[in-house]
Amino acid sequence: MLNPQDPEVDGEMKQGHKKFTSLVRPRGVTSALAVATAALGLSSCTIPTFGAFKGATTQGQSTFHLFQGFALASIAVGGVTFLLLFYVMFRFRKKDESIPKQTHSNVPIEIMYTVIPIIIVVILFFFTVRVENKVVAVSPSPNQRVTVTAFQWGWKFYYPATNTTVIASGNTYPQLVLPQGETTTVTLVSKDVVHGFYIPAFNFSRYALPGFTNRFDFNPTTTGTFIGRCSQLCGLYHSEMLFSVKVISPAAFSSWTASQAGKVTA
Ligand SMILES: [Cu+2]
Repeated sequence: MLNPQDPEVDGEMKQGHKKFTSLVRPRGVTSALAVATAALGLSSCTIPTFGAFKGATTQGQSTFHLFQGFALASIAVGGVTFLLLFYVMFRFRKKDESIPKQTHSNVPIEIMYTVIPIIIVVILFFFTVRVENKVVAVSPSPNQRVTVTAFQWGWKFYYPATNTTVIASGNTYPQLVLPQGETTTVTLVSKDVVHGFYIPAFNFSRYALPGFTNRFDFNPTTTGTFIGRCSQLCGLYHSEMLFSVKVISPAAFSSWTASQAGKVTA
């Protein structure tokens, strides 16, 4: 191990070691952690989307912000790593034919590069659990309920309050209608094999499993029509398992449910 007190460690090495640790510890690492922590705590949309959907539900937006935090944290970690790499490459590059001072291990740096990643993982884990809890939370008293049944090869959306069924048939893809700004609890089941209920704009995907019921909430924030698809290869016509989600105002939703009461539509 490199001991700065060791008389065998020459002046230059001591200096180099000192410089190295002083560069790493206070500035690089602390600021990386600060950036990662701040990034994960941010909910502002001024940060780039990094190619992700912003989320058309409150749950999807939470996921989006978590993703942004992860992206920023990885940029910070990558940036610090490259800075250190280039520092070492230039500071300790071969200058002449002499063999450099041979040393073995550096306990402070080894502790640092073990502890800091653990801290980063703990921070990421903390924010992940917080967002996951939000995304999987199911309201005890939702405004609406809808049962989504996946089958080979289509979807059935059933609204128990009005006994309304929307089902895929022929070459029409079914449309899931949701009210904006209200909580809808989705009960997701499968009639046959494993399907994936995926709405990209909601940043949400969940297995539809035979013999198991999944429940989750959607709180749509924007009106519009969004595409949905099956995200699990479920058989020959898996690619035909398309659907759309139409988010409309609560008033429009009320009149839609009233007009569809008791009906079965495609
Ligand atoms: Cu499927």
